[in-house]
Amino acid sequence: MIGDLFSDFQRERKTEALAENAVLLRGFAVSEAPELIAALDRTLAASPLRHMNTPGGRRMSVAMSNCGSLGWVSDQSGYRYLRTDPLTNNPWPPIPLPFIRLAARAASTAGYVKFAPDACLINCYQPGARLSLHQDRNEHDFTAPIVSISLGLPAIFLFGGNTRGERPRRFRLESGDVAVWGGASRLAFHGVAPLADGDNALTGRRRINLTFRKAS
Ligand code: MD3
Ligand code: FE
Repeated sequence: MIGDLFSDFQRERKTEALAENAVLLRGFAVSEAPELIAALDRTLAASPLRHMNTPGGRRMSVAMSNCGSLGWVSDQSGYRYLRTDPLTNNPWPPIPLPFIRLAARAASTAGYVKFAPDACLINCYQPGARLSLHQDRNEHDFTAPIVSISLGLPAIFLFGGNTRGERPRRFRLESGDVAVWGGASRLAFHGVAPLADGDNALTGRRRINLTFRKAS
């Protein structure tokens, strides 16, 4: 426990350029991580995690939920944003203030001064869960960046090019790492390799990823 805290404390914070208009802010959210997880638990009490189905009828291995005025969903009819959680028939819970503050601070660090996300997709990975290569193109405004926060177990993030054929580069994302994807990188193919087992002090055997988008 002390060891975990110490290694978090020791982790270097630095900005890495992953590609044109894609920056990785290593360790950016480490000190806020416990507060983010507490707010996440309250959010998931209102709109629980669930495994969605792809339009092709496959169950996704990543469990998902949303907060914000719009939430991303997938089912037999396709991928889209909805104002209502189909599981509860209520509006999605609001994006917690600590989430908004951190996402805006990360975006401005990367040069996007007025990032106002209206959607936050919550991804929960258990060992073996993965996300195959895809583009995020259900949003209306590709000029706004996407901000992502990784919490809990580390994962290998796959970052490809603007065509599916380009071989993806691999980056290890650790708890507290924040990435900002805009401009030319906004439509890059990307995915997550199957999660390796482990035990994280904050999340147990899970990895949480929060992605903030301007969907409308
Ligand atoms: C690069 N999530 O929810 S976050 C997704 O770790 C998603 O759960 C992954 O891909 C995860 O759609 C990756 C990093 C990320 C998110 C969106 C991007 C990278 C991106 C959109 C465009 C380019
Ligand atoms: Fe994505």
